[in-house]
Amino acid sequence: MGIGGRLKSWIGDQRVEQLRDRLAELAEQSTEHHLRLAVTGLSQSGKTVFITSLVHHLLHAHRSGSLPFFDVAAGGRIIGSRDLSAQSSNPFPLQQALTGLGQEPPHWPASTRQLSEVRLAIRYRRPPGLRRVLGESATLYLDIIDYPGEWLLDLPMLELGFEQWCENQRRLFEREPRLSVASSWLARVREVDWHASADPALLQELSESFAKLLQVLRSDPYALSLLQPGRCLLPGELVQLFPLVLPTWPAGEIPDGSFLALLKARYERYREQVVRPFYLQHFSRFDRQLVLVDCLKTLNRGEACFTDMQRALNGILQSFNYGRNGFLRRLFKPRIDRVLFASTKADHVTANQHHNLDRFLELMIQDAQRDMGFEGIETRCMAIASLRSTQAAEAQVDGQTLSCLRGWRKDSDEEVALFPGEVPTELPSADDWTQERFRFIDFAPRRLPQHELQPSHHIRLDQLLEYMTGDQFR
Ligand SMILES: Nc1nc2c(ncn2[C@@H]2O[C@H](COP(=O)(O)OP(=O)(O)OP(=O)(O)O)[C@@H](O)[C@H]2O)c(=O)[nH]1
Ligand SMILES: [Mg+2]
Repeated sequence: MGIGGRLKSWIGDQRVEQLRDRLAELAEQSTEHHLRLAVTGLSQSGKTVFITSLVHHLLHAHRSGSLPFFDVAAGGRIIGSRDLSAQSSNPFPLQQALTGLGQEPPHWPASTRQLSEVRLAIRYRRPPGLRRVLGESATLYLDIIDYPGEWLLDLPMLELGFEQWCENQRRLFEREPRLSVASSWLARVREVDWHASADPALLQELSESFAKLLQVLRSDPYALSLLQPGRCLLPGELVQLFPLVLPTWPAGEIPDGSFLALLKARYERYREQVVRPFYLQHFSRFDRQLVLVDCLKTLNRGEACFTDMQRALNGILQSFNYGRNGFLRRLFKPRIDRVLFASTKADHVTANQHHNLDRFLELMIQDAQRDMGFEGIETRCMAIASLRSTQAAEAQVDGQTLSCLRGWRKDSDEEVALFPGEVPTELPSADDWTQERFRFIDFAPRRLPQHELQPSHHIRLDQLLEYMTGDQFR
């Protein structure tokens, strides 16, 4: 062979080798892949119960049959799953939650106070057609974080300067019930000369009374959601910050050392040092999003509660904004391709109302859903119960058979059988809201066994999994 021939064969060998390396790399990549699932939901929307139940069912999916509409599990293709959360510096307290739900009587997990992480490794057999090309089995790593719902409330602040934030708050505090509940605090704020030299004691007093005010607005009968700064609602958080809710913004330059300068600096510090790192670390890189919403709470509490939750959710979702203007989009390449809105606690209503619950959720998040659709993101609404705590029953009333529910009340632990009522498919009229037509009660959990999980332990958790992850098990 001449020099030319040898050179050709050497280049050929190099190519084959490169190709072989590339194939090995591809095979390696295709046997392990990751899915980051963002679980977003306001406080008490059901995040912790959802994560606990999801992980528990997945860890048993290779032998329990509890997820009949989750194809990879129903088809017997899950080889096994492992909880790798212990590798994190903040592992999700799965065992603690399961112990609480598994004991007699069972109890719900406490409200979350800090961030924690779940990592699950799910090994599965590929579908028959792909085995020959890609190999027999592969592993999907599923990452989820849990955190206090209050932290989510601050997300919209990332886009706002102090003055804009105060203006938004002013508009909120113009309306009832905030206007009346906050009247004396508002009067105090209006007495202060905000250009005068700052008095830290007065700022502390106003911050503390504002935090108390937020607690009142969050509690019954108001049950409002859009309460910022969200961390002011958490016990032990020393956030000395409040909005300047003034009829007109103080004119002129802001003097150094003034009340206004100090408060503005605090706001910016809070936004940059507390809120931004949380979002950048945990919400800037995820693949799919699940938005949990407690719709029934708003039906119980009335129109102000509904509108406020709707505003809070839309504000939060706009910040993620999957579209052109979202600030996360400007900072990071977007990856989210699918969002599921789930109306939680569907076991609080009878099965024939689940469809209505889907529709009611659509009413609540219609603006966000429309924007996402415009950006080409696939969305869906689904009523779910992470842990079904009621049983279907029937009652005869005036010769008619009514669908009822049986369960234990959360507040008194007393067993009840009741007809919880219908979920409207349109926004209730002013009369319906005020006549207390809706009274869905909260239930104590039904015991969740450590093993032998069944489909009756949840509502549609398997359909949710199929929608969020089904296409990943290839
Ligand atoms: N019946 C029923 N109740 C549920 C279910 N999921 C959650 N709940 C109720 O909702 C409450 C709050 O659930 P969590 O999962 O703690 O809510 P969270 O979103 O983690 O709340 P924070 O940690 O405060 O942000 C529970 O204490 C239960 O009363 C469910 O599937 N069925
Ligand atoms: Mg929680």
